[in-house]
Amino acid sequence: MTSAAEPTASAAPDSTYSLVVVSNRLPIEIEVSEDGTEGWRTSPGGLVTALEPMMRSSDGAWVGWPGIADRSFDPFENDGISIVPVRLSESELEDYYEGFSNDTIWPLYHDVIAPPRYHREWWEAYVRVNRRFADAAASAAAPGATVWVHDYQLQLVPRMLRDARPDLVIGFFNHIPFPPYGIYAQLPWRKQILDGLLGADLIGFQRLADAGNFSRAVRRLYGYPTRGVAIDVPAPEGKHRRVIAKHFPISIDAAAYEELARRPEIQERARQIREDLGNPQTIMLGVDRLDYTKGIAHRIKAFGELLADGSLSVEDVTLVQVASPSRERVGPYIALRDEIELAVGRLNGDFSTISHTAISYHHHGYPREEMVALYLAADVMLVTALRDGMNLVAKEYVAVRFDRDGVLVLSEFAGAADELKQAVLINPHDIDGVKAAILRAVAMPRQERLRRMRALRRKVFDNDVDAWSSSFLRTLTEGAAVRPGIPDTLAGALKDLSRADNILVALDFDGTLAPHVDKPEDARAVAGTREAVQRLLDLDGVRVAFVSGRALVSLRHVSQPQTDVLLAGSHGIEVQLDTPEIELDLVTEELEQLDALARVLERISGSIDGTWIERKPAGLALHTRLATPRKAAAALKAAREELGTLLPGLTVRDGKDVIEFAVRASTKGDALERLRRHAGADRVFYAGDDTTDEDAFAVLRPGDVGLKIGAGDSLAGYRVRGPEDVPLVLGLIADARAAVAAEREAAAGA
Ligand code: GDG
Repeated sequence: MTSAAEPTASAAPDSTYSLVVVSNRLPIEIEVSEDGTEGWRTSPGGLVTALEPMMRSSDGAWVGWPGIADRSFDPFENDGISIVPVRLSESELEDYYEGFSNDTIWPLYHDVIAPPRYHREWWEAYVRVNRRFADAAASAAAPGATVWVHDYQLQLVPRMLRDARPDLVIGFFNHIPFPPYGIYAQLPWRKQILDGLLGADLIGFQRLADAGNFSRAVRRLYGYPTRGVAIDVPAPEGKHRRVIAKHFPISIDAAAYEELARRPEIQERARQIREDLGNPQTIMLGVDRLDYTKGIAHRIKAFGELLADGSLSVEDVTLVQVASPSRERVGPYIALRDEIELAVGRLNGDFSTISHTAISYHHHGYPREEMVALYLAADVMLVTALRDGMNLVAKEYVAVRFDRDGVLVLSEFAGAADELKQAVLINPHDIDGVKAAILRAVAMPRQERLRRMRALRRKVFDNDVDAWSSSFLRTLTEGAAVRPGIPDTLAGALKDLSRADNILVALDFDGTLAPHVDKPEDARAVAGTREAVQRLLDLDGVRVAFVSGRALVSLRHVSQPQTDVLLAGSHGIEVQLDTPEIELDLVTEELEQLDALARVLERISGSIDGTWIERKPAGLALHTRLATPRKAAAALKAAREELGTLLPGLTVRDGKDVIEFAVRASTKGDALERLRRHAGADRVFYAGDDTTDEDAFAVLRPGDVGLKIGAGDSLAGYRVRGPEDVPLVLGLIADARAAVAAEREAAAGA
């Protein structure tokens, strides 16, 4: 426990941060001990664990409510993370949090399992509080910072932030489902909420279906064009801003759960729990916040019927139900507690014996260690949610079971069901189906249990919370953040470049002049490219080159270059520089290696669907774009391994869905150097989109300009979104060069 910061009136931080996380609750809360002193206690939720390392290394701040009403705190540092507390009054908690968040949005987004209540004063408080969070985030964020806003309590924050700080990169993650339009349309403020969310660059959801529901709602209510995960939102001056709405299934720190489970004292505790329950053959477990979305009543009903019809007996099976207290001042939660406890009491009254209790019911929160011991003790885990964004309990159970035993019964209405397909999947509304699933789980042979759990564990460990947060932040900062249009700084650099005596404009083809397509022979430059290239060719002291990984013949075929364009194919192994002929030379030994290489790759691509090979003068490329990710990975692995042994001296180059092996090493960097010499250029402009273009960016010199097309790490100094921007950039070079020529002519004439 760290000591409490002194309460003050202001909450503006002194410094600013490059990564700001915004959530309703802070990862720490204030705790008052018996002697009245206050301190901060970390609430070790999954989100903190996931973001902590990143927050520490990237100078991060966390904006949120500290869990106590009507108190202001200065920003302070806790365990390496800067904490920016947001003040909420008691009445705001009632209207914004308990009201609009938990009694309007929560039931609406969970398929109206409980009726949502719509109150205008709740909405007004929601707007007011969202504004306060947005203001706090805006003052904590450094110029160009990344801000990651979390969950349904703060859906207006992205728009408010964007309006205040257009320089920020803004992400939003919705932890709960996003409902189908037929349900969403009920919301009196449905347009305002969508607009609020669309202020983000990237909006993350748990399931593919949630992202789809969101995009459909945007189409229905705003009519903005959507394509796949992209939504084009109108921006000032007739421009568009691209927003990405995509699913990022959240997960847990699986290794940390397993580590706890392996501790001897926790295993001992698990044994103790079984003994205290009277050593039943089967322990079934439910762990939920006491919430009407979790289907606790459905689970109890199914269990009760199995006891009543004699399929199960309390001597053999006990159900442990942890129902942790939640939202205890919200109407439907008060009623739910009565309903559940009545059902538990009835069932225990009907079936428990002096030595065996049917349901061991606990309305408490437990320490994580105790939860892990319960998971270890449970033979069958029951997750019967009627609707759930993800359900982390299901993943925690799997992570803990390093013995690979235990059966997970999982509702198909929980997001986790999209990934955890080896669980026994159920429809919780179908009580007979739930009963059958419970009986199947109780009687499942050990071999089958182990097989299923092994597959489940692979899923949970491969996609842990670290993978989740890195993939969200990567998409946010690399993809969604590439702004449309031509950056002003690029225009300035091009003006400067155009003053040189001799300029080389070298352009990659696929992904730079032409969008990527499934069949390489179908690639064509976007409209306007040819005209822009011609304008450059018409200017004195300007040469244009196309540089490609393709064989030169293929490059010529797809790019249809004007005669004056210089060409470099196969990463520079072949060139055509102001001659009608292609230049290339390979020695006999290299030709033999080429044959051996072709035999290996032909065999691999012949046996794996969706892959094919492309012959190049000094090598071969294995393409995997049309294969499933698993098959693509298998093909790449086989190629690497076999050729690594057979032909260890080959040059290997990874691209987007392609791997290339060459008997002669050459890179686009070598190609660019050769072109620079041939053109006698003082300054070079190079544009490319692929990892192979990084070799060209690497040989650029001071005053040269590198332009990366699209997302991803790059050495290039400038970036545009896609090939459709490139003719505009070429046009700018031509304009600037023409202006310089006119200036020079005027000077010569004067
Ligand atoms: C929302 C979405 C989504 C519960 N009781 C105790 C306790 N817990 C822990 C569990 C688990 C967490 O609380 C609950 O997470 P869930 O995912 O199951 O559900 P929600 O609280 O509804 O969470 C949900 C999640 O956000 C993340 O995006 O998956 O769909 O509704 O970690 O272990 N932990 C301790 N004692 C308890 O008594 N220590």
